Amino acid sequence: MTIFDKSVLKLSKQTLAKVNKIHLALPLTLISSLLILGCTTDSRSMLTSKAPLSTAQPQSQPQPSSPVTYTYGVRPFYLINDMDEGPLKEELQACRGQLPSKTDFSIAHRGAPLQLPEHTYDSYVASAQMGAGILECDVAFTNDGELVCRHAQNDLHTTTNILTTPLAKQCTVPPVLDAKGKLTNADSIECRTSDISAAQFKTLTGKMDAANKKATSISEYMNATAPWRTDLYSQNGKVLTLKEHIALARQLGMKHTPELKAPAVTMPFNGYRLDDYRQQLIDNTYKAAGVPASDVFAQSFNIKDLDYWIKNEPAYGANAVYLIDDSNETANNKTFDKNDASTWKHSLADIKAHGINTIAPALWLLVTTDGKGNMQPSEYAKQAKANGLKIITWSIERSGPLTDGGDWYYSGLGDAINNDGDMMNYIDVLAQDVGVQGVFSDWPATVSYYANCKGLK
Ligand SMILES: [Ca+2]
Ligand SMILES: [Ca+2]
Repeated sequence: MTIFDKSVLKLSKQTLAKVNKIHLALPLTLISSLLILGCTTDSRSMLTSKAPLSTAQPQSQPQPSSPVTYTYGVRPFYLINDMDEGPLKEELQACRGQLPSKTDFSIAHRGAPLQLPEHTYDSYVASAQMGAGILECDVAFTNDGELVCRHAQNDLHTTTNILTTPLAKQCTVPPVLDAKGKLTNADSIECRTSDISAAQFKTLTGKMDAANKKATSISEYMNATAPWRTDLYSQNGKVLTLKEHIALARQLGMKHTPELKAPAVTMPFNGYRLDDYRQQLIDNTYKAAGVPASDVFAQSFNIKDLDYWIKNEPAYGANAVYLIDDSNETANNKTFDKNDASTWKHSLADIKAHGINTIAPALWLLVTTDGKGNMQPSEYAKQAKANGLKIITWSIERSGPLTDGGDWYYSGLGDAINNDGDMMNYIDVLAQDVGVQGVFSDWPATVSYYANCKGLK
């Protein structure tokens, strides 16, 4: 057992002790709050253990099924209370006494980054505690060929503390200070995982993803978290390699959804080809760890990545997920319209013909309105279903307050969305009318609560 593993088990024991003490005496929501407080403070030992990479190898033995105690925290109850009156609100209210549990319908998007820094240990553990059954690692590579979890190959400057470390000078575009110490290139700083080694990556601390591109100092640049997020849980920020991520997901009893992120560098990179990268995602990670292909949902926005896995790793390819939005599926010289097939790059039948079984369009592609404030499946969703494609979607809880109709994730739904509680109606239309099989979210408790109330596994 590695240091890494022990820390997880320690967390689990302490959590269980807390549950046993208070379980009968306190209302459920209060229990949930206490658990959140109790659990997110306990990973400091992880940070101080400077274990070399070789000690963090995943184990091939079966792992405990669920070494976490589940909790919804307060947020689902806040959202339900904010819902417009109606049968769904009554139904969700009636589930307030349900015991929190894990569901594969709830997919952790980068962990729980609404409040805990994305792709960090604390964020992953929090997502498991909130009942997510599947955990994401966005995959990027270091300059010595290790796969690590970052949302993009070139986001170290906004998701970690790299600019405050000596590694800043290795960045593709390092920060530039003038003679008076004033930052002069805030809008162009760029730090890539491929600028550093895996060992160097492990010295970084994850932070909430944000940057002030007009800043004149490093601290101003870094201190830019949106007011509806928080820096409260950013003190530890342990970053993980993909191998460590796999070991942690197994310890937490979760399935796996890695996303192969497009390289920011020209490939081949020091002899490392795109096909090497595609193969490495499967080979010396999941296969080496003995994770069954049925528990791995590899994702990509690049349909050629899907083609590669379907051809070369059919067991993984059968489960692979094609990510879709207007950036990769708009026909030439058109503007993407979810209700007009002539604006789509591929028809849903074409996508299916690649051998793809599951697609993951962004939320808003799947839902439209009747013009009277009622949400219903879009033409895109209908055609996906008609072509026998399984659908999952992303990402709930990635937006700020919804009083102004929400952001990009709610595109075209302005007449149906005007308060935070409407998020539950959105999830309901996706689950019941579109028929999605899972929903990524930045705060899995919201989706887990809904799914468990409705009996979605
Ligand atoms: Ca992703
Ligand atoms: Ca409303």
